[in-house]
Amino acid sequence: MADVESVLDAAGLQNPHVRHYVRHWAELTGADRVEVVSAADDARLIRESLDAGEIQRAGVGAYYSRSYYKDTARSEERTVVATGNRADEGVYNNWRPAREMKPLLEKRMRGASAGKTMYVIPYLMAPPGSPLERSAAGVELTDSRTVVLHMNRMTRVGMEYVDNLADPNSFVRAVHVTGDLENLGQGTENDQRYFVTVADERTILHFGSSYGGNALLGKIAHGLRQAAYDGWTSGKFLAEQFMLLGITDKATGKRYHICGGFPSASGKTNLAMTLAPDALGERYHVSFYGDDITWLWVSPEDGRLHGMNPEFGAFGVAQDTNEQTNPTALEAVGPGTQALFTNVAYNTKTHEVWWEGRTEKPPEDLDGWLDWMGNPVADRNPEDAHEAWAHPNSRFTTTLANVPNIADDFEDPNGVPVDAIIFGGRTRDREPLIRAMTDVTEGVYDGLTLGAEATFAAEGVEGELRYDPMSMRPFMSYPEGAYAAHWLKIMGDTEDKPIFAHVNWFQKDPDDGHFLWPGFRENLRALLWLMRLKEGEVTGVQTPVGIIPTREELHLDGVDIQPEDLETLLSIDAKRWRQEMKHREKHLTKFKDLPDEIWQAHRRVAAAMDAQVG
Ligand code: OXD
Ligand code: MN
Repeated sequence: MADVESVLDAAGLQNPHVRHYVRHWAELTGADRVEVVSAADDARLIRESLDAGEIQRAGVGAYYSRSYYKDTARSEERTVVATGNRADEGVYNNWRPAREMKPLLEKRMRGASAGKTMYVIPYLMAPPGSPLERSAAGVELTDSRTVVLHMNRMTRVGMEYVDNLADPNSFVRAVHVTGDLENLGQGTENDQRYFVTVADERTILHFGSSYGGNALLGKIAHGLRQAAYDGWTSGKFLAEQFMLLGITDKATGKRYHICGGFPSASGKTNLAMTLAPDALGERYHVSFYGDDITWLWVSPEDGRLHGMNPEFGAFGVAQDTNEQTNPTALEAVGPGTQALFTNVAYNTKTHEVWWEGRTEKPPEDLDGWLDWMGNPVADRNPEDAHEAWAHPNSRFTTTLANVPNIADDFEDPNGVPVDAIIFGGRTRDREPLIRAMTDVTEGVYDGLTLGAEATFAAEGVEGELRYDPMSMRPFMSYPEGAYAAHWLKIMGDTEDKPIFAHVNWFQKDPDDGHFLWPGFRENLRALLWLMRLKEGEVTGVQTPVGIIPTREELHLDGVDIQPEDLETLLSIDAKRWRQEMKHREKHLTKFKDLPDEIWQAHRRVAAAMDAQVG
């Protein structure tokens, strides 16, 4: 292992704990070579990846890659949170004893990087100087160069982030070994993959995938699971799958910040990157901070809840991203952005990319087009003609700074004060356009009962929600009751508490199925109302599930909407809500040690709905 030592010496990596960790895993995985990388190496690594055929050019200054066809998404079943304490078992965290999981992973990883380079990626999931920096430093070891390219875009990468730590042993150890993708039995009974966060040892061991959420360990495994666990055990912060945006009122100069959670396929990235509607653009500017993760803590300076996006880039779902749904995302992956596309359709001749929903119809000239599996679209049998060109979970990866409306202070180590926390799941009825809660317990209760309609019939009963507390269901790392109590504690510690709200852009007419609300940029109008409510400029109407706007209070100039649709959007269907309350009861009963305050909030809402139905 003299070789590893000389590589670390040459790289100037001093931290003895990092050196020991690298040595240990280089030996165990049997990697042929070790290479320490930093953001400055990106251009060279891109060249090497192009030469090796791992990526292709997608126009000027953008790239395309394909993952193995059985390795295209996160696997929730194979994802585990392990600790030494059975009390850490929750409903959603898939808890297993650390003493069982660690040997299992070591066995799978042993010798599995033979013939490959092990890249050492020192990273920071925070802007430098952040009060949460101690929880943010990590070192990912990976045997995939494509993972390095993604990490360079998604997080801050460089040795300086681990060489000057106050406690040199405080970095997260994040080990990624791809494994032999063609022989892992993905999705079968004999599935070899394991994605484990050993949360009480701050060690992440992922084996058997080189795809996104399974392999970019700074993002979900560290940024959500590990950070949520650290935030809980330290009592200091929350790590949530939340977007974060700012709204500046140019007339008053005030800037508001809103963060919030949305289950997948509920439009979180589109909302995060939204622009003001044309009719309001003179007065309001919307700025982007983050589309996926927010860490929240109480600032000792002003006592307010502060929010920060720990990421450096966005790993967005490509499908349905277009000029109408998300023009800023399109700009952020344009020529020269160094964006990476994964599993979209690719034209080998023109180097263009395409995905379902990019344009209404796929390109007419099929010449050169490959689908996400790499098969020429022109060669398809007629019976396969309707098959998607891109994988539904195909992605773009780009740095935050490429987003044209990125906030000027997105790298402020102190984050930004949070005015509102919103939740929203795709629901076709019952949920009004927006309902606001000024009581934090009711807000936390609302987050815990967040859900979205099951996307496939097999996943749930029609009209019933798949609950996804705070949109953290796949990322929960400790028990839900403790999670609720931790939320209440952090909120209890804040001065000038954020207002909570539940939004829904997806109500449909039950007869003809049209969306009642125009959506997209117009969604900002609901958020502007929320800010006016917080400022005491409007009062809305109190209902059992929060305050909803009156028609007059929602500024609707320039919005094309039928009066009867607006009526439905701004009303509460107490009968449907009563059904929902029964489902909620069942959902909450699963959680051990749920704080009494949450149960009380639930019973208050249920009793008020009963009273309305009569
Ligand atoms: C996710 C992601 O899987 O952000 O939620 O990639
Ligand atoms: Mn996400």
